[in-house]
Amino acid sequence: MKLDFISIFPEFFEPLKLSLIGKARDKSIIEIGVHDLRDQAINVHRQVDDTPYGGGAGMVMMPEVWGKAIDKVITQESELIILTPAGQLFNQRMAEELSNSAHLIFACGRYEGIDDRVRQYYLNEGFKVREVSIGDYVLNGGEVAAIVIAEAVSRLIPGVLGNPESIVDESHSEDGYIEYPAFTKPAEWRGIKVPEVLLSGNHAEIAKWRKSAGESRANHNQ
Ligand code: JEE
Repeated sequence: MKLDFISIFPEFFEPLKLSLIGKARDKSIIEIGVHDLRDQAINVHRQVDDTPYGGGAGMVMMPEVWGKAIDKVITQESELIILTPAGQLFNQRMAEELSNSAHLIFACGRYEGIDDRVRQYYLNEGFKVREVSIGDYVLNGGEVAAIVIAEAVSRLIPGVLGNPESIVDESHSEDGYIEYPAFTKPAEWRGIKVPEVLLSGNHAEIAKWRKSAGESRANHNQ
């Protein structure tokens, strides 16, 4: 899988050199391209934003600059993901869909976002285009959201995660995942004991306990 990130802040994507994603890149399981939007600016001021038609506060990112940047990386197998506060909410199901794609392009805007004709143009040209949000809160730009999506998607790619069993476990439950509390040594810490059943070696009883503990945790976190 290829992941391309377009942004005026390419340094935001340095963390993708670390940990499991970094190792997956070394193994060529995933390929990552980071592109400075400003390299595609069309005037001597290297301008990427302009005042909004219709007035109002803030600036809007210029379509010509985005068009040049996207044209450089897009192919017929690409999915263009435009991060925006009002996009479709990202969840585990979307992560699974996106993990089947060969090429994701993340358009990471700033200011008040990207001129909407960029979305319209690539949609009209027959490309897969999605506007995506990672949650109901307002960020300053799309970069952090793109990293969140890239991490959730890339761990579903075979070979990225060390232990594939941890993914199998996640797909067992109704709403995408089960979440039971985890414990390690020591068996007692600051007066709190690990549940006895987990020390028993009885795998059927352990599975039963984890299911019920996971459900009660899902409830008290609502
Ligand atoms: C991309 C620019 C900042 C702030 C206007 C009008 C919006 C844009 N879950 C998520 N939250 N925020 C983003 C996100 C934010 C972005 C960009 C993604 C590009 N910004 C920005 C304010 C506004 N506001 C009133 O309603 C709220 C527009 C995001 C994701 N993914």
